Amino acid sequence: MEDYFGKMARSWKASLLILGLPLLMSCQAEYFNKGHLFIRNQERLNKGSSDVPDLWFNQTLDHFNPADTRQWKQRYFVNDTFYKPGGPVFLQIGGEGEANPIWMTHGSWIDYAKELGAYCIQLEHRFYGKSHPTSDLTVKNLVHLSSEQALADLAFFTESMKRDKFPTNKWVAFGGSYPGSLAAWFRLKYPHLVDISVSSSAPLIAQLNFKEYLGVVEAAINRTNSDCNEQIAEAVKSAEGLLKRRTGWWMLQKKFNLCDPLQGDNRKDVSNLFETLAGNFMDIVQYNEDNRGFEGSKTANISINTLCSIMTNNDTGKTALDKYAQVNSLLLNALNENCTDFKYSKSVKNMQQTDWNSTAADGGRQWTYQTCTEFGFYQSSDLDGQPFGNEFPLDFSVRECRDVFGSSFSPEFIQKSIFWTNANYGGRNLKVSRVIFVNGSIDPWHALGITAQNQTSDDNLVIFIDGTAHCANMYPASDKDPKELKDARAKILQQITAWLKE
Ligand SMILES: *[C@@H]1O[C@H](CO)[C@@H](O)[C@H](O)[C@H]1NC(C)=O
Ligand SMILES: *[C@@H]1O[C@H](CO)[C@@H](O)[C@H](O)[C@H]1NC(C)=O
Ligand SMILES: *[C@@H]1O[C@H](CO)[C@@H](O)[C@H](O)[C@H]1NC(C)=O
Ligand SMILES: *[C@@H]1O[C@H](CO)[C@@H](O)[C@H](O)[C@H]1NC(C)=O
Ligand SMILES: *[C@@H]1O[C@H](CO)[C@@H](O)[C@H](O)[C@H]1NC(C)=O
Ligand SMILES: *[C@@H]1O[C@H](CO)[C@@H](O)[C@H](O)[C@H]1NC(C)=O
Ligand SMILES: *[C@@H]1O[C@H](CO)[C@@H](O)[C@H](O)[C@H]1NC(C)=O
Ligand SMILES: *[C@@H]1O[C@H](CO)[C@@H](O)[C@H](O)[C@H]1NC(C)=O
Ligand SMILES: CC(=O)N[C@H]1CO[C@H](CO)[C@@H](O)[C@@H]1O
Repeated sequence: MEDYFGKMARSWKASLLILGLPLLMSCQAEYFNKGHLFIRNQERLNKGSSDVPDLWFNQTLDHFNPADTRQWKQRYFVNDTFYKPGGPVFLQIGGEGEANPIWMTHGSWIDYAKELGAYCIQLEHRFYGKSHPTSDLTVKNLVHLSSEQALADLAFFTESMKRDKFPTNKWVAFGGSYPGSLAAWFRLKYPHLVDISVSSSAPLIAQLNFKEYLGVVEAAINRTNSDCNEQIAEAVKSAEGLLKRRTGWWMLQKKFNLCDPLQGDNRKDVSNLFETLAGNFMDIVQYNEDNRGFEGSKTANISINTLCSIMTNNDTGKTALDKYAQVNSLLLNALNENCTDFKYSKSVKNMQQTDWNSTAADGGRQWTYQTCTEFGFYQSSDLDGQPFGNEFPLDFSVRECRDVFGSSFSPEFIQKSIFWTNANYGGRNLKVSRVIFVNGSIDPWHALGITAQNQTSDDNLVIFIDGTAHCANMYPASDKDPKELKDARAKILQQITAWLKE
């Protein structure tokens, strides 16, 4: 899922940096890590408005402390156009960004709803978008932000709707990316409330060092153009070479249009910069040719092929480093940015904002908090052999938890939280049934998902889509979709239909 900021009046210049330890992983992330959050902030300004009205549900603040009776208003949307009495209720689970009403009229789940006479609901995740459980985002208040509280929100909401409106209907949960994990975990923790879950591109194992991410990026690039990785590696080596001299710092500043002068001996700035440049490729790979165009993404027409054509073009006499810079300029231009931001101190300062009106509240601060307290998922450069160099090691990301949230967010603390997340949900061994796990081979997140039927029991269905990226199956169908993707959509509908009949 993704963020919807059509009504955001704030100037993007004020918003700039959100640091983003992790790449926010929403299905159509309008965020990005580090300087790339620049890109994302700008992108989301372009969403159209929608006629789907906001609805509000009185939600409990702390589901695990009965003595705490505080409530807050959780936002949801409905589309009842296709509902036939007695039909199923479809619940689209919101994730780490503002809930986008465009999903109430678009996407494959709407096609399934048409087919099956379903009532469609989307519930926004607590602490994101307009669903504000607390007065601000201080660490003291963020204690109420967790996947467990979010699942309990889903349970309380579902139970209330069942009681008021749908006493006997079957419920089907949908989610992609982090909400895909929630869809599977909802079935795991509350099987009496939800009958079937469709869990797309879901990371099910919490992991501190998600170094495999760049390995999948590398493989996806290789699959498109086998000379491309070599050129990237050469560019990164040249950039690393330039770090050794002051004149080199200046050259990097010019070539990559840096917003501030580069101090080549400032490790954190260097890490931030190299991660940002790798991010140009991470972003495009994760969302490669995914039909995002329907909701106005400015990079929707840039594919792996676009970037690799630049990297492997020998006609221009440009060096690999020049071409790496050309890729960076292409993305800056596509997003109407005039410079590449990379200053670590600026990022941290931005992420420390706790006001709901701050740019950090667009999701970067909250999701970062969830990575520090539940999931890790740090996309480090620690995997050997990948072409993006080794300038943003795990320590860099882990350190940011402390710098943003305070000294108690130590590496040991994060590691312990991750251990608990896997103990709580079961990692890849989660004991569920009637969950459809969908993964795409070039989606880097599949490395943490269930991707083979033999990883789970026979009362679940595993669908793997060769050649598609993050959440591809959730977008509206297009004639240009590969056969594997069309087949996957049909198979999902077929399985839901069969399970609903039982
Ligand atoms: C939600 O709570 C408010 C008071 O806090 C109340 O006025 C309102 O009727 C409640 N809404 C529903 C749908 O129960
Ligand atoms: C539900 O979605 C369909 C398909 O996009 C749309 O035509 C219809 O207007 C929507 N209904 C509501 C109530 O939003
Ligand atoms: C890249 O792709 C080629 C085939 O085009 C294959 O032979 C090679 O093993 C791949 N390399 C990696 C690192 O995946
Ligand atoms: C993408 O589309 C925009 C206009 O919508 C165009 O200006 C730009 O050149 C296109 N980029 C690529 C790489 O095709
Ligand atoms: C461009 O040059 C590189 C290195 O010399 C070579 O590996 C690659 O095959 C060439 N690409 C094209 C499209 O000619
Ligand atoms: C980007 O634009 C801002 C004002 O819009 C300006 O202050 C800044 O110097 C520009 N940066 C570069 C690298 O051109
Ligand atoms: C946040 O923004 C809203 C509307 O833009 C405004 O009414 C409110 O006063 C702002 N709050 C703070 C604390 O700035
Ligand atoms: C599971 O299935 C995959 C192919 O789908 C196969 O490569 C793998 O070896 C199998 N693993 C086990 C433990 O049987
Ligand atoms: C069930 C299935 O086809 N799973 C696939 C998911 O993705 C991996 C690729 O990384 C395939 O190897 C699996 O076969």
